[in-house]
Amino acid sequence: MTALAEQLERIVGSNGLTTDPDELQPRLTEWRGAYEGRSRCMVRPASTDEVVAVVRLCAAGNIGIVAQGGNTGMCAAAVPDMSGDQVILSMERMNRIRNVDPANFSMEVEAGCILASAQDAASAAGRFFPLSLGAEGTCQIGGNIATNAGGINVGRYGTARALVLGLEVVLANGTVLNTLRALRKDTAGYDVKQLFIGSEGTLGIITAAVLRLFSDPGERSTALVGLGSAAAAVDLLAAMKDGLGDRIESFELVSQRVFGLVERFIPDASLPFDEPHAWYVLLETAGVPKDDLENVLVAEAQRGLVRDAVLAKNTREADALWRLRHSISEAERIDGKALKHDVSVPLSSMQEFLQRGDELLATLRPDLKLVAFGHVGDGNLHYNVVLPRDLSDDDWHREGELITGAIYDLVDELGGCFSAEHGIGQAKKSWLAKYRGGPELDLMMTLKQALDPANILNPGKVF
Ligand code: FAD
Ligand code: 2HG
Ligand code: ZN
Repeated sequence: MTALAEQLERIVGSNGLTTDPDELQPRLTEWRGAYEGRSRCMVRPASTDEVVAVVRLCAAGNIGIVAQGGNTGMCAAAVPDMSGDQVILSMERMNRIRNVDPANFSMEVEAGCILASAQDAASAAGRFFPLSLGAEGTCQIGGNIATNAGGINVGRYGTARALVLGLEVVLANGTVLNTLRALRKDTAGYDVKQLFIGSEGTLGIITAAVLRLFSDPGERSTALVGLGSAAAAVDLLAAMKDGLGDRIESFELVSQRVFGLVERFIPDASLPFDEPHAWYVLLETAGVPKDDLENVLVAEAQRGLVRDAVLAKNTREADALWRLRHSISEAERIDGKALKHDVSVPLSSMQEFLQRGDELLATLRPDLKLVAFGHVGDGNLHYNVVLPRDLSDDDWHREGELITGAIYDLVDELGGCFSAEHGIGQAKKSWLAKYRGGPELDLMMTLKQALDPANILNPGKVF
């Protein structure tokens, strides 16, 4: 064991330190397997005091610290670099629900708490924590906050940022910043907790959070709707918002090609339609009588917008529909390499983006395959592209860069963002410099310099 590992073990105990290469291996590889790093050890502190001691030790030795939650992130932000010198700091042992306060509609949890456990704790107290995404059985609250995660309920409840009332953060010098206040109104100076939301482990280690809870929104209705075009989804959303307002919880667009991958690679997955449709929307409402939702869908079918629809009759059927949606990334991963584009545009430009995107891909290379799905209700699409499988690695990267650049330029022209919900990590650093260069990036770097002057927190990520 190295001297550093011995010192770390003195802080976290033998249960809290891993140096075994086999145990480390899954922590070194990004979820898709597209990035790999090296590290000789991972610490798993069990308390904020232990995090403080680890950070102080690493700061004294100028050693990089890579905070890791569930390692489900999509842009290689949670894995170390190739130097082998960085320490992985896993939050998995700090997973307690510290308290649930139903009267204040809030709860305090440690950062290593799995998202699904936080949802369950809220629901056991008669409250609802709305952050929800496919990786919720693995990802952690700290990772959700550090990536400002989105997911399927953003239209109604906002991203992780909107759900955080307070944070406890260990800063790069080992100071504990405690803003664990369960308040909805607080104008005492700058709202410093906001800096850490979406900071991808580069400004501080989040150790706990006070989260905002909601009342149970009422009976859920889930429907899978078949459409003739992606543009029809935007029209359907507008029609549904007019009829049902903010009782629409989720509105997810998926192409036939994408569901085709799910049917091919995910055991027992099959669409509940006899005939395929070019596009689908999986939508969920809460507090809307099933008949009302059915009436809206029937009216839109009569108008020619909806081709077919299946309304889940019970929770089992609803879960089966959601399983199709939540299996997409896994099916895509099995299918093989894809260029991932996690983009957003204003909803009013979504149809133009979809149409010009199609034209662009056809011009760039007619044999590209679009794998598009996502949170269209939030203006956020996963506009992923598969290149021909017979390209060499060099050609794949060269052409990939051009295709990605062309898509991002279109997104930028339409007032959108090249990174809607997964962050920057290692994968999108050059694009951050391109699209956010100037005063915005300068200010980000000034903040990084002020909070972590020695650059020990997740070095090599974001910038
Ligand atoms: P990790 O991947 O471990 O880390 C992500 C970043 O956060 C890294 O920079 C890491 O250093 C930092 N970090 C982690 N914990 C801490 C901490 N305690 N303090 C400081 N920094 C920390 N994302 C969405 O937004 N919407 C989706 O719908 C969605 N669906 C997904 C579906 C699947 C199947 C998968 C695999 C991923 C999906 N993601 C989605 C991406 C991912 O799940 C989210 O980004 C999630 O929030 C990451 O959480 P994590 O705990 O896995 O973080
Ligand atoms: C989702 O919406 C995630 O399912 C993952 O954000 C997107 O795999 C992807 O490209
Ligand atoms: Zn997503």
